[in-house]
Amino acid sequence: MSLHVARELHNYVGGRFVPPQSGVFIEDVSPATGRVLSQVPRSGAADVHAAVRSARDAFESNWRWTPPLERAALLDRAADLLERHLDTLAAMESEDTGKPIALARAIDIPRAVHNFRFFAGAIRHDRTDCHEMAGALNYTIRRPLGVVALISPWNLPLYLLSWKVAPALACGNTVVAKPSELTPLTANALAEILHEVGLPDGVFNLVHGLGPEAGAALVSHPEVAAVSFTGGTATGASVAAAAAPSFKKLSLELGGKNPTVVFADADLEAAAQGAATAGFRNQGQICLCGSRVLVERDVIGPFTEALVERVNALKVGDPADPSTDLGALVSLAHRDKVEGYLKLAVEEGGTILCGGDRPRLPAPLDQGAFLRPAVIGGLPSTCRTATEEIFGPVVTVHPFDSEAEALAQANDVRYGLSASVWTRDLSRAHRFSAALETGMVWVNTWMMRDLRVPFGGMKDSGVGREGGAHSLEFFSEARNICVKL
Ligand code: TXE
Repeated sequence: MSLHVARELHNYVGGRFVPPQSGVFIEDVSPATGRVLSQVPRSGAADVHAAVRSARDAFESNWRWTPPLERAALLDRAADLLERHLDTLAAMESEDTGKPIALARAIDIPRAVHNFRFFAGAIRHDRTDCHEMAGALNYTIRRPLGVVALISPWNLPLYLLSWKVAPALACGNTVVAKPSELTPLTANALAEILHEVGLPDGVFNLVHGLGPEAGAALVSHPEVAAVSFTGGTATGASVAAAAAPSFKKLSLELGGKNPTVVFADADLEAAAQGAATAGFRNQGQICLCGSRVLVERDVIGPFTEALVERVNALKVGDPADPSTDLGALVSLAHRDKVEGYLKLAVEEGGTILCGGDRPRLPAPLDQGAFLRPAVIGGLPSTCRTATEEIFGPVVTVHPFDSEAEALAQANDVRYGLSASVWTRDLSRAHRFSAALETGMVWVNTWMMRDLRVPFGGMKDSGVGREGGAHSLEFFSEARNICVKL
């Protein structure tokens, strides 16, 4: 098979690529050049209903009873094909999102491959519990849920979609996926790959379209048993409200405003490098990005200098150039939002220590949503710039005087996704990490991922955990059978 970007994308329903019933399309635009990449179906409730029915039929007819080993083999074949097309998929992802090709090649696509392989292995080795009691034996069986809705965002399109699709299929569910309307290309390629590997018709369905239309119709559909959503916190709240009346199982991976906490005893060079990576990877558009850097006052001067030096060295420009560190933001509208926060930062009394302006790039990149990475100092840690999710290349730096103050600052936001802590004091690393109100903590590193560990947030960063056994639990119904002996 050869993967390419079709001028007109179609939905994938019941094993066939079909146009939206309305015949209406929206444009998918490259954020780096403004070039129209393809036309995307603007699907509505009727398209969603057709996809859910086809998923329901596929679930009932056979898929739910497919042996796990067969499902695992299909996932492995999908991983092989994704890997074979790594370069094409990376180029597609880079064009669609504006992210550097080097990042898509090194992280996005390899991780999608890994997700499929990992969950193929996980379902092969899966086991359930047995609880003996006086006079009886309990054993747990796990069964697929039925049709699951998977809604994914634009920042890591294939990476995050595959993180949901692989465990959902491994557990024997059928899927209706709705990728972000801003970045639909690799989801389409995934449909082609799953078709090619011989996944039975209707087991995986893809509906393109706008969130409030196709997305809303999907999460409220009465025949959808569960919703796994990754996106913004405000959208997550409306997804939860739509899913609640029919008691759908719900997993929400939402936003973050993650602290990078640097103690004076840390390896400051490593911490500055870590803070630069955590702040600006993928143009700061990763829910795990460390956008608030809290630094012990004794070292804030040299640390900030080291951070700014590294950030100034980041190369902003053509995503297709393998030496580019930061590409375009996902859209011009998103850059407007981020620039709005830069203006707010100045109004709130902050000083922009570097970046925050638009780089001068040659045509057609002069049409793109580029922004130089910004480090801001002089802001109180409680102001809006320092507490609201910006989701762009903007980091604020704040001093603290004691461990207790660092903890209070770190926890004083509505979000609770992740944190990274930089210190050489082992006791403090454990004590501080345990006291942080975040689902994940990295010590002296950032975003090192083992797919077995629980992934998810506290507070407004989400509900539920995915990863390893947590994903298998989410995508199945645990049932207990008690046999009196
Ligand atoms: O994402 P949305 P947006 C944050 C980030 C960003 C903000 C808004 O701060 O600036 O969210 O981004 C679908 N029912 N993150 O507006 O709307 C939508 O089509 C069902 C953090 O682009 O949350 C897309 O497929 N679905 C985040 C998906 O939800 C709906 C990644 C995410 O879009 C829907 C992205 C509805 N009513 C943004 N409305 C992260 N956690 O990584 C929209 N969608």
